[in-house]
Amino acid sequence: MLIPPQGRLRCGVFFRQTQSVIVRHYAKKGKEVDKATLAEMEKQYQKFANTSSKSLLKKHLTKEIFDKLKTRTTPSFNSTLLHCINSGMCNPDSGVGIYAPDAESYKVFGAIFDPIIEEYHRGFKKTDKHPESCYGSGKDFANLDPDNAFIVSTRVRCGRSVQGYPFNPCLTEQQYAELEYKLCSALHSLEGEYYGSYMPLAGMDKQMQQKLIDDHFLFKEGDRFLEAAGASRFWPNGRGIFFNKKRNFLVWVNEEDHIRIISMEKGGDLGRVYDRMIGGVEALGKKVKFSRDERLGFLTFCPTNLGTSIRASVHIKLPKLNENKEKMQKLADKYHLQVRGTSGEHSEAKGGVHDISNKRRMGLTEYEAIKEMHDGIKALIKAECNA
Ligand code: ADP
Ligand code: ILO
Repeated sequence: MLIPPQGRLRCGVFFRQTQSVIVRHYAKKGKEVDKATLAEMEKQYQKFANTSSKSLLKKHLTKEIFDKLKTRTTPSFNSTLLHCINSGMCNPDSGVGIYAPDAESYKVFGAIFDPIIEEYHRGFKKTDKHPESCYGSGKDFANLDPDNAFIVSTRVRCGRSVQGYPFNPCLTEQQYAELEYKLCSALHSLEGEYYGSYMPLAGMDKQMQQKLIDDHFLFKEGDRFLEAAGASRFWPNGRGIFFNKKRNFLVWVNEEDHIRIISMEKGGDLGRVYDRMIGGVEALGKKVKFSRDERLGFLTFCPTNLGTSIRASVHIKLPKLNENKEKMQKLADKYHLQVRGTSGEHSEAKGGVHDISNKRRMGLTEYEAIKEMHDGIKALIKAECNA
């Protein structure tokens, strides 16, 4: 299968890297897609259309929409429909299956992004506008599990892109380095409970890297969904992780998004974890300009993260509900929650520990997203107690 651009040159020439061959393609800015790319796209689409993929991409990418979008490119980066859908086509087991190679893609390929956004974020229509940020206060949320009976740990994260830089698939190696330098400098200037240090992924001892992944601090390596989306180029260069001293505030640099801001700790004190995240985002926002769109909210590479980009999760053990997966899923759906495995998305639940979080991030404020997760987790714990 054709892999999206592995690098772009300033003159508008971009190259694609297959397993071992580098094939050159010439695309004119804002013009129609060249014949070779179009033929490849058609071929892959035919194959994909015959799969039994359950992804949102499969559901919404009708032949009509495919034909409407297949010849378009984005004005600034010449991104094609193939760049958006390659991940979903290479990985039919995707839940969603689409990424925006650059921010313009959300408009140029709106005919496929809009229905997927609407379904994922539960009714955010193409005519809707994401509300202004409103964090509120974590003080409104009591500890979800004061007796430490169910919740192993709580985590709240958000994603940010930096103004002036495209998303992963369009970044040059030089831009990765530049972004890492900027972010590293900004992070090193944080004070108080956010004071800490940055560890680049390049040169990191493999054992230490694996330990950080196993301890749920660091992003995993070799994500096939991101790789097929063109987001793993120049890996591990430009990537890294920042920790505060207590290791309860972390920032991922240049993984899926330019920035992922994470607050996490053992137990169920959601309010405290959320307040720490708010403080961290606000402190970093004074040093770095985040990209925000009038309609879509904070801009991210994956459409599932647009809007607030907030994912508030607990690692939780619900032994009785675990025996009745259907009931757990029904309750999760009712409260707009998403159930993931212990090591994150596309992983299994080990030892009965699930990662349960708010699903939608658009069309509601940050405070409302946290409240949605809070109320849903409370309801799940209640159901467990009554089961
Ligand atoms: P995200 O998209 O929020 O980064 P992932 O599913 O990729 O989420 O998970 C990233 C890492 O965060 C994984 O190691 C996962 O186990 C960890 N994680 C998520 N929620 C929690 C939690 N509540 N407590 C501890 N670790 C968590
Ligand atoms: N492309 C993957 C992941 C979708 C949402 N998750 C993240 C990490 N963005 C899929 O479609 O399953």
